[in-house]
Parts: sequence; C-alpha cells; structure tokens
Amino acid sequence: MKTSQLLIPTLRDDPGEAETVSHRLMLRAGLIRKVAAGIYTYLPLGLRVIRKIEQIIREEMNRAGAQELLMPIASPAELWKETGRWDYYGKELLRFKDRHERDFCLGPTHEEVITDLFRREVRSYRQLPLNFYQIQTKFRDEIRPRFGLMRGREFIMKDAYSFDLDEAGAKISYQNMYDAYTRIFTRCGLTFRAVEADTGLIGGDVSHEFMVLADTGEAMVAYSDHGSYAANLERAEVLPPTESDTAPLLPLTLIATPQRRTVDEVTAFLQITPRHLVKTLLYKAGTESVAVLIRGDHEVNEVKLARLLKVTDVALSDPETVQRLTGCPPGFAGPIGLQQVRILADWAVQGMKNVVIGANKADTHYQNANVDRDFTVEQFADLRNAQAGDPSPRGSGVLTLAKGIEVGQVFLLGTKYSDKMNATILDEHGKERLAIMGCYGIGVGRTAAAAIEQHHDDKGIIWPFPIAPFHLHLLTVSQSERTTETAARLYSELTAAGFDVLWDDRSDRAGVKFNDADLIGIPFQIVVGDKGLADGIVELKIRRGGDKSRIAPGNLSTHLRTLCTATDIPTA
Ligand code: 9G3
Repeated sequence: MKTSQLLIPTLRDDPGEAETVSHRLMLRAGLIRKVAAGIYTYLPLGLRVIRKIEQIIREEMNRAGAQELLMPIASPAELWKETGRWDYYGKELLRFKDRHERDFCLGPTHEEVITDLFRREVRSYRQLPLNFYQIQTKFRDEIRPRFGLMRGREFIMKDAYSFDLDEAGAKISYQNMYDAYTRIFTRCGLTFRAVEADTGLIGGDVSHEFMVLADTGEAMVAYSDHGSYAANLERAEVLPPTESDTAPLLPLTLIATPQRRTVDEVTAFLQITPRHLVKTLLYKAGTESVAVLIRGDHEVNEVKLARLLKVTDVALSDPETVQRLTGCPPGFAGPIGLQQVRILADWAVQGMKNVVIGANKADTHYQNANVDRDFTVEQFADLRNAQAGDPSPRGSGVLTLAKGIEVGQVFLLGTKYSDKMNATILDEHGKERLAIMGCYGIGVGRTAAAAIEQHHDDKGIIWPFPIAPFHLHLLTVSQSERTTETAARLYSELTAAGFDVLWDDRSDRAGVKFNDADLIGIPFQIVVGDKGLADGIVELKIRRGGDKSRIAPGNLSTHLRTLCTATDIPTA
C-alpha cells in the first residue's frame, strides 16, 4: 500500500482528552477517531491491527476445535427475561424497541442467545463437547467510557461458549481455552499472566483473567515472587494470622479525640501506629447493615465481603445511616454497644490486644479494647485486600502487587444458563441432563491498546511483528527517478516475498516521514535515497532499539527473513 492512497491522519501533538499512552498514540498515529463517547471508527491502519489480532485468535480457536459463528447484535428481551438479566442489568444494557414496539437490547454478551441456539439444535450427548465462538461487536453503555479502546462502549469481542455433558468435560474445555489463550497472547507479542479471578455471581467458582502487566492497567494483580500463585486483587486470598499478641489485657478507657476521625488523625493524636487501631466501617449489604472491623493499615475488600454475605454488591453506609446506627457521625463508630447490626471482622483483628476503637460518641475513642471481653464478633473472615509482602496463600514466596490490563477472561459457568433456559441433552441412558457450560472472552481492541502500552517509546508505537499493521515501512527520501524505480522494485519484490509493505511515497521532507514512521511503529524501516543508492545501498532501521544498517537492495529480502526468524519477532 502507498501512504499517498491511505488515510493516515497523524498528529504532531498529544490530543488533550487522551489520558493513557495507548489512547494518545492511537489518535496521533491515525489508527482511530472518536465518533461519540466510547465509540470509535477504526481507520485503515487501526483496522489492519485489529484484523491481525482477530486472525491470530481465529487460528488458535479453530486449532482448539471451536467453531465460528456470528450472532446478531440485536438481542430480543424475551431471552434476557428468561435468565432474569433483563431486570438485573441497569442502564449499562442499552435497550430499544423495534417498529412493532418489541423490546431488544444491543448485545453486551451472548450467553442467552447461544444457549437458546443450543437448546433448539442440540439433543444428544454424542454431539458434545461443543464450543461456539464469534468475533463480534458488543455494546455496553459504560457510565464513564475512557482510555480509548481500553474501555469503550462499542467494542469488538471474541466470545466463546462451551457445552459439555458433565463437570469433568467442562474442565477439559476450560483448560483447552486456557491453553489457547496462552498461545494467542504469546503470538500477539504480549507479556501477560493468567490470574485467578473473582467469578462474581456468574455461577461456577472458577475463572481466570489474562492480564497484560502495564502501569495504566485498571486492574490490580497480586502474584507470588516465588511459585505460580497469581490472582486479581479482588480475589487474592490472605492467610489467617499465625501469631497473636500475648500482651496482658489493659483496662478499657474512654479518651477524647476532638475532631480526629481518620486513621491518620487518630493515630497521630494518640501517638500509636495504625496496627493498634481497629476501624469500624458500616456497610449496606442488600437490605441489611453490617459493621466490618479491620486493622488501621488494612483495606476492606468489598468483593470478598459481598461473597461472604452472598449479595451482588456492598456499599459504605452514608453518614445519615452511620449516625442512625451508631449515634455518632462517621469516624467515631465502634463495636461496643452497637445494636441492630451484625459485626464481622477481618481475621487480622482476631489476634489483636488493647486496641483503639471508636466509642460510638462524637470526638471519642476507646483505648485498650479487647475482643470477647469488651465486644463480640459474629464472624472472622478474610475480608481485606492482600498487600505486598503478605505470604503467598498457596505455595511459597511473598506477594507483589502490579497493575494489569484485563485482555481476556475464561469462566467455568456450570449450569447457570442451561438451568434457567432448560438447555438439556440426553445422556447415554436417554436421561435429560443440563448442559455444563463455560464462556471465554477476549477484548480485541483492548488487546491492541495493551500491546501499545507494553511496546512504545517517546517517539511512538513499536508494534510486535505479528500484529503490526504492516511489516515494512519503505521510505523514499527523494523524488528522483532512480529512487522511485528502486523503491518500486523493492516494493514488488518484498511483497512477493510475503511481507506487508507500506510505501511512504509522499513528497514530504525526510524528517516528516521519519517522525511519522517512528510514530506509526512498523517494525522495519527501509530508507531509499539518491545518496545511499550512489553507494549501492539502502538503509535498514529496526524500530525496536533503533539499530541501523546499510544493505544492498538485492540482499534485503533474505536479510529481513533472517531478522524475522532470528529475533523474538515470530514470522507472521
Ligand atoms: C450485561 C451487561 C454487561 C455485562 C454483562 C451483561 C459483563 C456480563 C460478564 C460477561 C461474562 C462473559 C462471555 C464472554 C466472556 C465474558 N458485563 N458480563 O454478562 F447485560 Cl450490560 O460478559 N461473557
């Protein structure tokens, strides 16, 4: 392709609204353009990257035995009412009516549609296992779309759904997808980790997220520096305390702490460390209020709390509720004398002695409070976020925390959907059985964005070879006949050798072309100009690292072939 025939509207400066590197560079390199919040056009360069990622996904999904189909984006409400999700989801589910006033939504995911297809068309266990996948546009009306393709409202997802006769089969399908995902993200040139993930209320209890480690990731991952444990922080387990404080119990005393509400204010005022203070946080969980006791330097993990209470989500109580339940404003709540609410505690509190707690009285705290003597806890549980330095809950080593971008997720679903939609198959005894399902997603645009987050420098993108929009960037730096003829010959020779070549044939100055080439990030740049040709050479620059070499045009094809196989850049 020639640059003069492609729309590649590169920008010299960072666009204001872009907050992350990948969003900035996707706009500056002319890969995408915003149509509305969270809704983008993929321009020719951007679409080529998307298609390369899709092709890698397609090859690995087919290799894994999955079969591709394409479901509609318009999804009838009836199916969503069968599973109860029509009412469960709020504004994130974009709904509309057709001309006959029938209700539809733009599909945010396709469990209902695929399960409906399955229950209509599949009857016998002999047809199992099955795995259907699609690469299709989804719509989720995010309240705050941002970071470009990282968190769009309309986005391309590969979503797959497996159907098995029993748990054992489903686990095989799950592992099969897990391994396919490992191949996909490796081939895309990403550094990633599969981490144990929270399954929320999505049924089964097994899920892994594929995280690309990058500082702008919105997810937090905890992983062991020794051994294989890795989990989304929402899920990362914390072991119960091994030792407990052996200090003798001191007498409970009230102490004035005027206007001291936060951990920092109270600990500074009382000259204690946060490890000797227990926060009492009031939560609304479904219809009830609960108090959670947690050590001063720890944070409540609300996903763990919701799982423990078997509700979909929990939220901190508002000041009025705190006042009503404790008789005091937030910052002074405590467990002593607290009626009407269940008192739960993170198990780090269990071994603590003589702690500072709120006194349920404005400007007042207790010192030397002790569990059992002064207040009771209904249940101790793992309710805090893991922290760096915590021992790995399984295997050896201690935990490190890192930001991650979730590019894929695999779920063991169980019968959550087959039960609600009565998707059964006849087993070998002719007995009706609910199909056991799994579902598997990859964000295609998010994968492209994550690749930029991991592969860029101050000049622009550095595409991994297998997902680069083109392999070679042919740059002519003079308009002479000699340069143009040589470039034309190289273009056809390299294209015939299987390379995707972008020829920047514009009449712009060399500097402009070089800056654009570094910004767009095609792995290899080939500079053709009169000076070099006078010495019988063209210049080859490798975008990653910037190495330059002078090479006779005739040797270029074989040299590039060795470079592509020799380095970490797998051939396409
Ligand atoms: C909705 C809306 C948003 C949603 C969902 C449903 C996330 C929803 C979870 C999944 C699970 C898997 C198949 C591919 C892999 C992920 N956001 N999820 O179900 F109605 Cl508005 O999508 N689905």
